[in-house]
Amino acid sequence: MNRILTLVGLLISSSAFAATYVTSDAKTKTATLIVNASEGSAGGGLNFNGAVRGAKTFTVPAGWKVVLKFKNLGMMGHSAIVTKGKTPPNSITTKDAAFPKAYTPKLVEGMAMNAAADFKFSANTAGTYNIVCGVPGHNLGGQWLGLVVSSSAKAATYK
Ligand SMILES: [Cu+2]
Repeated sequence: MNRILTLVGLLISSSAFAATYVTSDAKTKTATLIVNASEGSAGGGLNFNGAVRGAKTFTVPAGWKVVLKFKNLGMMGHSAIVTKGKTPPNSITTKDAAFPKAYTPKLVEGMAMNAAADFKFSANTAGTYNIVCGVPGHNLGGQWLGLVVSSSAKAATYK
């Protein structure tokens, strides 16, 4: 019995962990993405959610609304923007946003430690995108995640 309870506990905690960075609401067709800059030491802090160089990818069904909740956990300034393509552009301005207003404040200078900001956009065009820090050099340092807007996905995922 104890072993069963332990197993149930593990299953609950592992699924809760997997859901940490994404919430998928099919009713309202809304995906909520958590993007924490500098979570732990991967990439010398140039990471999102502890992942570097697109090692993790959000997938969002095409036509859904996306709420991206950004927070900077690091001491350096960081930001986030959604850009088009498999890898981010070399130098980044707000003009690189793949969707209108799909970026945080202080894109180039970076937001301060513990600062947070949300932005919203409609994922209305299927394709391959990324979420990248706009502070110069941070993209080359690997501070970006993948983002796929999928015509076939039924739920938002992060893996
Ligand atoms: Cu950064």
